Amino acid sequence: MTLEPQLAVVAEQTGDGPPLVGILMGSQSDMDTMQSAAKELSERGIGHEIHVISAHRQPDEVAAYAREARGRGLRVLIAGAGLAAALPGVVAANTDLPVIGVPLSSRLSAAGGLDAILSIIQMPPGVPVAAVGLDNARNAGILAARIIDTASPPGGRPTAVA
Ligand code: RP5
Repeated sequence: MTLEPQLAVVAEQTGDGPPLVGILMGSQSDMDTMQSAAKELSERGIGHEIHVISAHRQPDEVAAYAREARGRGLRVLIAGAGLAAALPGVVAANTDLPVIGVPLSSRLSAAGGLDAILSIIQMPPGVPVAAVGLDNARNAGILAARIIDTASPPGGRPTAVA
């Protein structure tokens, strides 16, 4: 499946080289909150890309993105969603890259966002999603940077696979 015509690439920013982190979110309404993750990566010179893509509204595109992510050179995926926040879990079901979930609050949240928190953290054994706090996309960006740095050989970050 060809990705580019079907995905809304909202922004693509690169610090050093091609994107190593994919930042996904379920709705354009999540963008303001999720930009905090991009800011942390930009400050560290870590290339990243941002897509608005919904597990419920575009399930085939989400699966294709996740399955092709490693081959495109991505190293960590951040996925933010609110309500029945399926996006991080669906992404994790389709890749073996580390996935960081960001539970988001929205105007329709139940229990102040607890709906999204539980949707993200209650993954079944064998399909892990790392979760940060409610609306805390900044921590997702920091964690993604630490994962990449931990996986680096001495002297620098891994370069993306062409
Ligand atoms: C979720 O539903 C999105 O991640 C968003 O947080 C929430 C509301 O989406 P919109 O109705 O604003 O598109 O899927």
